[in-house]
Order: sequence, then C-alpha cells, then structure tokens
Amino acid sequence: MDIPGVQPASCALNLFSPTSKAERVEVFAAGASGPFAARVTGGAILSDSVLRASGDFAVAVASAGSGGTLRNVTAIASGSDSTGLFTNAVYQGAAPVQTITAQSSIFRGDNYGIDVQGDGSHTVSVETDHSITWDLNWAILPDATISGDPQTPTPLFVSGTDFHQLAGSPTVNAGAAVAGLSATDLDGQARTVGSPSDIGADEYVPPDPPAAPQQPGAKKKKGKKGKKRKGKASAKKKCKKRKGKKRQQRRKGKKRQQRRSGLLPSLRGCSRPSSPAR
Ligand SMILES: [Ca+2]
Repeated sequence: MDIPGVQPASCALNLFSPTSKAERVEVFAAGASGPFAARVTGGAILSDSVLRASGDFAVAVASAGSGGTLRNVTAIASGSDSTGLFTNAVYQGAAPVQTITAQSSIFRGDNYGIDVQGDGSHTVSVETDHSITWDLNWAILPDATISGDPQTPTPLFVSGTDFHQLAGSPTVNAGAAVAGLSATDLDGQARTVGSPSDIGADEYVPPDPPAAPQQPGAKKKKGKKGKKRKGKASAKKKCKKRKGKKRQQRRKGKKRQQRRSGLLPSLRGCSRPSSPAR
C-alpha cells in the first residue's frame, strides 16, 4: 500500500484499540514533512509487516496513548531527521504510561533507529525483546527508557527497498521465542524456519541444495523394483521348465507301461529305413 502526500504527523495506518490487530501489511508513506507509516496505541498489535516512510521527520512506526505491541516488524524511515520507531509523550494523552513492546523487530531511520521522548508528567518506555536498530542507535530523553536487549548488528537485505533477508544476515534464527507468533511471515511463508524464528517481517527460507551432477558414462542404478521383477520372472521361468520336464517324464513312463501290457506295439526290431544305394 503506497500512500503519498501524508500530512505532518498523520498516519497511513492507525491501530488504536486493544482489539486492533494488523498483520502482513506493507505500507509506504511519503510526504514533504513528518509522514508516519503506522501508529500503534491502546494495546493494538502490529505484526509481520514492513513499514516504510520517506520525507523530512518521517517516522516508520510511532506509538501513542498507552502504546501497543510490534512483533516481527521491519520499520525503515528515510529523510533528514527520520526515525524508525518514535514514541513521544506528546501523543500520550491521559495514559500515565506509554509502553511499546518490540519483539523481533527492526528499526532504522536516518536520524535514529529508536527515539523515546518522555516529559515531566508522562513516562514513555520501549521494551525490546530481540529487536535491533543499527547505524544510529537510539535517543532517550528524560522520563523515557529502553529496556530489554536492544541490539545493533546490521541486517543484510536484498536492497534499500526490498527487506527480504540475505543468507548470513544476523537477523536469521535470532528472533524472540515468544507466545503469539504468527503462522506465516509477510510473504505467507512459514513464520518459523529453523529455531528460533527470524527478526523482522521476512522469514528466511534457505534454497534447496543443488542436485549432484551425474558422472559421464556412469551406469544408471537399477531400482529395487526392477531388480525384484527380474528375479521373479526368472524364478517363474525355471519353475515352468521343471514342470515341463516332469510332464514329459510322466508321458514316457505311461507309454512304456502301455507297450509292456501290449496296448502299444513293441519298439524292438524297429530300425530306420535304410538309405537307398548310391
Ligand atoms: Ca519469506
């Protein structure tokens, strides 16, 4: 879903209640100033998705109110002062605490990966669980915290706009083993391939190993089935031959008996007719 012309601090995707859940969405928001690709508030859940925002002060994903959960999200913002994950007391309203739980997610912006801003009367926190930001790390202002295990390795992606992982990316098999993982990733492929599952919207599927090349002149191996059939056929043949021999012997014996009892003329004295004199 490409949303151009997003107004400052306006969101292309807004999830705002505990029953709000979005998964496997791809949002690209562009605007001259402050476009937000997505906002999560009121305990909503956003998972298995790619959020991308471009423009000055662009934000890939923001939280507001009491916050929510991001699970297997890849959030990338580009442009001056852009931020991957932005949580700010300004958007907190009456909620005393704004907490965003980031599980197996990736954040990056040209300014900050994660930017957490509290104020004198609001507490803002980001709880990370196997989530990463890279290059520029995070900013933490007063009354704001980042807890858990924020990490900074550089993921390996296909390109700057295609966030499928490459082989060897530190995000592969490095996700959080948490309850509530989806059955599928952004592409509809299995969410868990290897253990544990990956960080980010995409789950890496290793390519099939190439088939071993056949040596020239190598004899093709006969299958078990063929061999078996051949063995069976020759056994049958042998059996038939044996039966024929026995039948012949029985016939000969019968004739001999008949000759003895006089039913057939004796063979004695029989000789081949002599060949004519030359
Ligand atoms: Ca995939």
